[in-house]
This record gives sequence, C-alpha cells and structure tokens, in this order.
Amino acid sequence: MIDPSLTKIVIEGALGGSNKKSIRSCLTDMIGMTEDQADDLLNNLPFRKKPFFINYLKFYNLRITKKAKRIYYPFTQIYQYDQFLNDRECDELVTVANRITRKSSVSNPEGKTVFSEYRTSSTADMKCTDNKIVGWIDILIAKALGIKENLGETLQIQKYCAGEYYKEHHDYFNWNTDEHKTYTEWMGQRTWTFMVYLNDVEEGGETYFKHLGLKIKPKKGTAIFWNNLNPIGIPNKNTMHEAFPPISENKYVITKWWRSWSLID
Ligand SMILES: O=C(O)CCC(=O)C(=O)O
Repeated sequence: MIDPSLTKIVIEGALGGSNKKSIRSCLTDMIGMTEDQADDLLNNLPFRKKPFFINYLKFYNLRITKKAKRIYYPFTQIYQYDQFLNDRECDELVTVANRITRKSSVSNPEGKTVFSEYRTSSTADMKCTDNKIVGWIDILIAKALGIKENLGETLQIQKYCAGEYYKEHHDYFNWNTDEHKTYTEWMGQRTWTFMVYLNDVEEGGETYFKHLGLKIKPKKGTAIFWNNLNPIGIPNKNTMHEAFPPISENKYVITKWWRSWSLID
C-alpha cells in the first residue's frame, strides 16, 4: 500500500513541471521503492494522457494584457510590463526566497539534478501551497498572459549573489533530443517565459538576448516575458538569453515557465 501523502507529493511535483524520470529516481534512490513499485505508482496517477495534437497557434494568439508593451522584433513576441509588482510584493518574495534557496541546476537528458559552471546562481521553488503571496502572484501572471493557470510550472525565484550568472541558454527543450523526450513527456514543450525583477541592480545583472541585441537592466517590479516558440510550435532561436553577473549586490528575479498541455483539466 503506497502512503497517500507520498502520492500527493508526487502529484504536486508533476503538476509543477517535474519530469517523470527524475521523480522515478527520487522514488527508487531516496525513498527506497523498487522499480516496479515506482512504475506502478507513476503509471496509475489520475493524469490526462498526452494530447494527440497541440494547437501552438493559441499560444501565439494569447490575450496579453494591454498594460504590457511589446518590444518589437520581427518573428519574436517579447513584452515589457512596468510596475507589474509593487515594492511590498517584491520585498516579501525576496524574504521568502532567501529562506529556501538551493543551488541552481541545469537540464540534462536523464532529468537528474545536475550542477554546472554554466549556471552559478541559486533557486527557490515557490509552491503556491506554501505561501499565500505565491498563489496570488501565480494568478496575476496567468491573467497578464491570458493563459490557463494549470499550464504553469512551479514559480521559481533565481538569486544571483555578486559575480553569479547564467550563461546563454534558451528555455525551450531542444527538438528531437533525449532531453526533449524526458522533459516533455508530462506537460509538453515550454511555451512562454515570464520573468519579474524583484530588485534594482546598480551595475551588471542585465538579461541579454544576443540575437535581438537587447539588454535589459533589472528594475524592481518590471516584468519581461516572451514566447519561446513560433506559431507552429517550433523553437524560436531569437529567445536565446543570458543573465550577466551583478557586480556588487544580489539580484533576484522570478521565473515562471508555461507548458503546452496540462496533466489535469
Ligand atoms: O536572471 C535573468 O536575467 C535570466 C534568468 C534566466 O534566464 C533563467 O533563469 O532561465
């Protein structure tokens, strides 16, 4: 008999975007389940099956709030929303994030937790069930994007101490790779990325989109968000970006990623 509280944790992780392979290895390596027990649990969860067809055009035609301004680049949807969060909301999120950070990891074909010199920041996983303000921000972001809340991954806050960075990368999963198979088995491809800067950074700390020649200076409360895909769901290479190191202070930024299908209705 599987402990219902364990099933609940697994379901929460899956709905927040954790991949099946990594949950499976947690169950076997950390909880001590046999492979058969883990498969039995994972294959009998009350989840929707992967849809046969995904209409990516609907992610291209989201009803984005008029308060956001499009930063115009051909074939790339990228927006800026000034004062998306107020100072109090930013400060509260930073306080919570400071309590729960872990070292940031990078994606890999096995879906395991892998650390790399490519990304030296730390990350806080902000579950909406843990904190009222997180649930509130999740709703605000979904409304601004005009997207269904159940397509969102768990909200994260990235913390960069002075000198920490995340080198150039994209947020979608590369097509036709093992990484793609691992990460898209549940919830599909990443569609939109929604970021909010939680503090001003005097020097450094910019987000740089090299193919767009766009460098954004962190400003407390400002949101930047973009579609990682084109209208038929092909990854948009223009969305390649990197986080430059802040020179002499911490930088905090919300990242919330959105997927193409949900495990629940
Ligand atoms: O911190 C930034 O400016 C960018 C964050 C980012 O690229 C990420 O976490 O994927």
